[in-house]
Amino acid sequence: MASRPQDNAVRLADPEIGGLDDIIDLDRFGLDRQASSWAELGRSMAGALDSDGISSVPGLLKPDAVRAIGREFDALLSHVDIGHDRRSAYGREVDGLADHPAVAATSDWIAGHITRDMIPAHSPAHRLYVSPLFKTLIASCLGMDRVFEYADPLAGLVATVIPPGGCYGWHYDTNEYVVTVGIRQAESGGEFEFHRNLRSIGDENLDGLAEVLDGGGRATRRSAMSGPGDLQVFRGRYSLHRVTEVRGAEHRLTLVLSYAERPGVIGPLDRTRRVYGRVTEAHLVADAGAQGADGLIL
Ligand SMILES: O=C(O)CCC(=O)C(=O)O
Repeated sequence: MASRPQDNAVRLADPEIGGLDDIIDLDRFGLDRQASSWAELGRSMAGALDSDGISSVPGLLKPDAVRAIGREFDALLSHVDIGHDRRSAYGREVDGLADHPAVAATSDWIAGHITRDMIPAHSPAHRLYVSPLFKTLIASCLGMDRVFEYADPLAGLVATVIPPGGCYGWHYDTNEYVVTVGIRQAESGGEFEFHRNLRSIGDENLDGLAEVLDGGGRATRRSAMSGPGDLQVFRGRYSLHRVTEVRGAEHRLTLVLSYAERPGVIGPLDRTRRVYGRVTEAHLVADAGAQGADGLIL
């Protein structure tokens, strides 16, 4: 495992400090320091999210802010473990369906993560994540009253790092929605592809999954390039998606911002270990609380 900067005190950005004027060209998007303008932009995204499963605001972040984040992430790349793995669309064993060919099928994952504890508190990425105005935009896009940051020291704010030759295999997310900002695209390849609402509540659609994993379903496959600074909100729990092989000399970098419906959310221990290759005390404590120290259900 690669070493990480040994500054274990996780420093979080302060949601009460500063505006986002240096990160976003507020005038260009009809934004000001009032929450109502951010809610309005979020509402304008909701229609596309509903009809297409994905909604974008191209160029939301200023080029200088994107370049600053890119430089911060480049400086961290030597601390990122690039995992080489084969994973199923569910990323784990599924009780009762383990023998189904579509559930058992795996595809390549060659990627790593910059986790929240590694991203400096002063980074535009971190300041955007904690901003009450930005949370208002996301909540409004999702039709919710409010969204909350994760309490998880690693997840919540991460960057996906896909090296040349790397990829993200077909998968569903465990979260209903994912919010991303493109930081650096691949020179070629590295395309984000998805099948909108391939599954839905009450219909796992394993036949549809099998077809895509066999290379079929191309007529319904869509591609969404997220250029530097583009904001995207995507319904990743229902829409099967992947990132195709990255080609060129540079790592593809995407900022992933996850929010929860309630405060205090910490990711499950096993998933954290599998995805990030490590856990923190917060995960161990949350897991012990979920199971009870004596192993009995609380
Ligand atoms: O890197 C990306 O563009 C998206 C990564 C992804 O598929 C995910 O976070 O679930």
